[in-house]
Amino acid sequence: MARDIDILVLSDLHLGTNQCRAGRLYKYLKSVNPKMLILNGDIIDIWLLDFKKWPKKHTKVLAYLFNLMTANIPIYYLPGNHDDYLKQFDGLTFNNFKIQNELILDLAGRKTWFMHGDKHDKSVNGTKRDIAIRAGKAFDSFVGFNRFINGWENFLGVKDRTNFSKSLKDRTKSAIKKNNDFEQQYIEEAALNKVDTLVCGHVHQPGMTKVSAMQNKRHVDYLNSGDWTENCTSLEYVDGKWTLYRYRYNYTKHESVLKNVRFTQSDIYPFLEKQD
Ligand SMILES: [Mn+2]
Repeated sequence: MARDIDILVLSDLHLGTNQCRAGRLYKYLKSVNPKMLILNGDIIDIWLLDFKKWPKKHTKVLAYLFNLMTANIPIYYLPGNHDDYLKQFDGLTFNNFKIQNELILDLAGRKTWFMHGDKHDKSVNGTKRDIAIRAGKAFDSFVGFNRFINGWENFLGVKDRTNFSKSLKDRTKSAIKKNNDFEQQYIEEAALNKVDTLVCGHVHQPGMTKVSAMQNKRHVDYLNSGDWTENCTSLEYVDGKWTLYRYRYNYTKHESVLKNVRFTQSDIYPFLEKQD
């Protein structure tokens, strides 16, 4: 039985790349029944798109999303940097499907601002854009190689799966993390515009936290829906409350577990659990 959700926020699916965990995502999508869907950027990875290599599993996910369009629920597609091509279609509407670069909703009196979160990230914009695309392509082949090795490990019954790409990414991430002051820039912008809740994706670091703005000490709830490449997380809004879910797959039992992740207010990026 699918769970009813008032608003479902997903970001950073990176459909079309080796990094996307499409199988898990499909299972997750089938387990929920959203009344509104917000696709918060980097959904189809147009930067790395190669139709000749488009995986069948990813078509299943796309077909499911198209199916939701016919279910007549509002769907907002807010483009990110990997699908920045779609930013030029800001405002385009097909019935219940809208492309918007940003979205503001009033949720139980709380001004809630949704956007992907790449606009002040200098590492993916301007002159760095081309470098980011090239690095992304190299990383994606690397992930493909890693998954190939994991396939053999599964076949041979090896318990500890090698995760080259995760350790590589963690190293790059910690280097990048110090420069995540662009997130603080959004908080300042949010506070200036009397936003209560800011919802982003982009950094592939799911989290829920209260951040105070430097200029007017206004508190902003900062939520990040994470991604479906490593963390497999989603933000669900039900009865006026936000919850962050993580989808995990238990390899020993061969079953899926949907975990409600609890956060303390001081944890900005509380994901220290070992990845499967
Ligand atoms: Mn992004």
